[in-house]
Amino acid sequence: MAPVRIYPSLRFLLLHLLAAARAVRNYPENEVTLLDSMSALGDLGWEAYPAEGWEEISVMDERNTPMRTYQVCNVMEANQNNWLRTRHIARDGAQRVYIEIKFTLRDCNSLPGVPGTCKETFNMFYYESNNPNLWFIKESQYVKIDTIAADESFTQVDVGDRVMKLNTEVRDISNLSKKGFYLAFQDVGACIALVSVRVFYKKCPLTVLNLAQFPDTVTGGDSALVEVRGACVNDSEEFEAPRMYCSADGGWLVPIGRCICKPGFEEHKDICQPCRPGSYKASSMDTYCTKCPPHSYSPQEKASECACDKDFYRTHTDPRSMACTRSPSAPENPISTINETSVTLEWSPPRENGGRGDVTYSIHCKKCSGDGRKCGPCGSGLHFVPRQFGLSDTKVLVTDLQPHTNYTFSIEAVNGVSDLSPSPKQLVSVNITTSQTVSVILKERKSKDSVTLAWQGPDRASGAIVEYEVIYYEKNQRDQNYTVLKTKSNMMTVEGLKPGTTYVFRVRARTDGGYGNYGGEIELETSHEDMLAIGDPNQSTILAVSIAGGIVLLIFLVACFVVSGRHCGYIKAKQDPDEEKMQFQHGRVKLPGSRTYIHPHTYEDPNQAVRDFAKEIDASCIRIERVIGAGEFGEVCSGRLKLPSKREIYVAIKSLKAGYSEKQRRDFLSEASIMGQFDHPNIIRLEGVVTRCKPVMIITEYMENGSLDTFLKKHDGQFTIIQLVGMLRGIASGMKYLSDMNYVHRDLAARNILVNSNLVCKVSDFGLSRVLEDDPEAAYTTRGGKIPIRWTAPEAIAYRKFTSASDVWSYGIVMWEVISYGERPYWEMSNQDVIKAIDEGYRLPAPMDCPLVLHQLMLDCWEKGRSERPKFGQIVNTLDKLIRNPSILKELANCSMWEDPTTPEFSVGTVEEWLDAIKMGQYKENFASAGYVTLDSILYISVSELVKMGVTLVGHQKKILSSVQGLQARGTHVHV
Ligand code: ACK
Repeated sequence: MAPVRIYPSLRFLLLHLLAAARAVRNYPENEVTLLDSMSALGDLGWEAYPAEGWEEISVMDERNTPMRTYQVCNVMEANQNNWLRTRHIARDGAQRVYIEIKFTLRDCNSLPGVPGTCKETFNMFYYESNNPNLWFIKESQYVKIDTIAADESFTQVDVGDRVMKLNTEVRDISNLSKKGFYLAFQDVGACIALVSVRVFYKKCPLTVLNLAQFPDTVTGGDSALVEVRGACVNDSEEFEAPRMYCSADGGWLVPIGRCICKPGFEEHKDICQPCRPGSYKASSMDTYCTKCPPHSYSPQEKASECACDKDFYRTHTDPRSMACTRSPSAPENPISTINETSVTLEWSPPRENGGRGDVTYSIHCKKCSGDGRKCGPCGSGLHFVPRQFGLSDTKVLVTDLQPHTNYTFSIEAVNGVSDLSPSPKQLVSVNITTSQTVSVILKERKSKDSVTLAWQGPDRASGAIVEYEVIYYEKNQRDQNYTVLKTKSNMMTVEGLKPGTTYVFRVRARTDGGYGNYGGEIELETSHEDMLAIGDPNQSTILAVSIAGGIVLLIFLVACFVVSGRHCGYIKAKQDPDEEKMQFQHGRVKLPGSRTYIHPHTYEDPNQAVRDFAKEIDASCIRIERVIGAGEFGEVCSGRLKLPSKREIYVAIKSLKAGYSEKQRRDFLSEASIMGQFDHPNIIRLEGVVTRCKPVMIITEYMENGSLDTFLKKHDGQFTIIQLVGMLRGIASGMKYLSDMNYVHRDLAARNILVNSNLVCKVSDFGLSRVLEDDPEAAYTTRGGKIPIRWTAPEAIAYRKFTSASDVWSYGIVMWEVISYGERPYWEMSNQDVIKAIDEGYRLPAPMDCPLVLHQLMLDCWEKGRSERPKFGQIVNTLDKLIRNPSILKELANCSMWEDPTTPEFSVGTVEEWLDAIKMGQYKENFASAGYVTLDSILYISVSELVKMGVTLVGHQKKILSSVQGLQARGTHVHV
């Protein structure tokens, strides 16, 4: 029986179906096609049997390419078993392959008159084989893949006046192991047109992830994942072994690990691209290239580090990201303080630290004998404390110097790259000459017209002592007459003196190496009567001057006083220990080690004082940059000073305004002649003066942070207590230096302290007229003087008794200003009220958060009796102790009253209530039995009274006294 024609015009139908099938032929990229019936060029070579079963029908497409389809439609007959078998399909390594078939299947109902044997399904089989040329496969050898029916997955195709459904079905076979397989389609009585058969397998396509490349990977059989190791892309390296899993459906899963770009490369999309010139990447762990740090460069791409610019270096431990650095400039402002055979060298850090924080200092030493003939290295005899090299502080003590020897100490600043720099060392040098001072006059015997002196020679003379020279003169008559006597012994009786007259004696030694320096002065008055004075504590002078003993007897190291006959005149002022002591010295420049301040007014020609103490600077060396303030005599500017063969430095420039009188010029310059005598890290440093052209100027070091009071107000609460104590220590040290030189400042206040960029505080404002004219705080007293009342000790206000002890009072006020960050002392109280309150015993309470010890120190400075106030040296020591042991600062003074007037102390009415309020109730009886029954009576209670009444614990004493102060404050607020 002839097979049923499925469609009226087969060619027409096929063209439509093939066009529809082709329309969906964009296969995903992860599918590798092993067979595609639609694109096969030649004969498909499929076997069909029996012959009347499957029939190949080919049509030509528009490009004359044959397109093959198979159809079968033996629906009219029962027992159909028609097979269509493909050729051998090589599996290409795939374990799992997919078969996609496109077909139409007519439903039996649509065919008129077909019997019940008509089917609407067909079967698909495969047979695995290594043999590609099998000509026969038994039916039983096939493995069934599935029965295929038309289902929901179809494409509608308009075929003339009808609509056909093009079905697509996909099945897979897995775990293939032979070279290939054959597919077979079994028809058992359906009407089918097999339009396309495509066999493919899936792969995970080549991909790059986390800079690792994963190759094309064939998926595994069943649903197994295939683990794949990635390979790092060019210029990258493994950070953690890159791996991924290729899933059965051709997707990559679970990326693990990654690669990272090597040094010199950075990640960009999926590649590592080179760093551009001017940038670098030091480590593969860095993500991106970065710009070369300052003072370095990379001329080519792919740089893993930047080379340092010329004269800049990097140590092997410096991170590559750090700017290149250079060796520091020389330390500055060296100061030497000689003490017989030891010297303290101090200096300021270099202006330029080379960009590093690891600057240390080394000391190099050279020495020459006194006559300058023999020079060489200092050898190992010297001791450097704390050490000679690698000093972190700007200070060293050198001991065991030889006397009468010239030493040159060169201080070198060193940092981490100093060794890498071939440039010469940047040194600052200090020359010193040790003395051969006859430092001890042991005793003397006096009579009406003679004096016997005995002394001890220098500890270490630079040679055998040849003789001693004794110089003496009548006190205050140095200029007129002096006598020089010589002796080989260390004792001498000087005769022919006037009775009842004071003489000044000094002794020096001569060795083979020349003269040493004079020892200390000793003043002796001959008696009116003949008498022996040894042992009389009032008359005799058994004076031991020894550093170890700590008693210094006015030792003048007058190095210029040479035996050539040139002489310096000097007159000693009356020696009331409390008086301002002034040592006058004419016609001499300041001498190293000179320890007494010389008042410019003692010069007949004040210009000479300026010449002696201040360096004349050529105005062309100064560049004025901006006005920073106004002084009494004119503007204060900042600018730069460049002296020949010196580094340029920042300076402050005070100028004298035009139209000044001669007196104003003198007063203006007096500040320079005073300041020029000082040389201390906490005293503002005079650089020099300009007097030869106008405007007349005073040039000082520049203090970046201006005056202390303004600075503190601006940085309220921003410093640690140790920083504040450090500032106070600096001020105290400067004041110790001034008081050691017998200079009384008279206007010590935070406004007259300047602060530099390192928070170093320096005492300033030394003009002669300043207290009278310059200070806006100065007020006229009843006695006519103009005095800064709040800062001034009562005796100085009352009867102008200005001494170092009155400076100590002012220092206490400065302490209070510092701790309270520039608060005005005594707030808005009037000057009159302040004077009255002080007189009544009132003292400023502790500022907020003030450590108890500091307030105690302030109170000590404000002792009414000036001799009870601490000396500046003691203040420095106390502050040093606190700095070394900051835990002492933890205990704060009780100042609650100032903060909260509602505290119990403000509402108490009786002594008992008050003691309860401050938790000192246990002393009620003690107070009562000592007669302290009203609050007024306790206002001025002292420690000794507390002790007497049995309050012996220091902590309790402090607590009671600080609360008493609060009560005083309340009282003074109310009454003053
Ligand atoms: O508080 P200041 O900024 O600091 O304003 C005053 C002003 O000039 C008038 O005296 C400032 N001043 C004075 N001497 C110096 C100096 N050596 N360095 C920096 N500023 C200074 C002072």
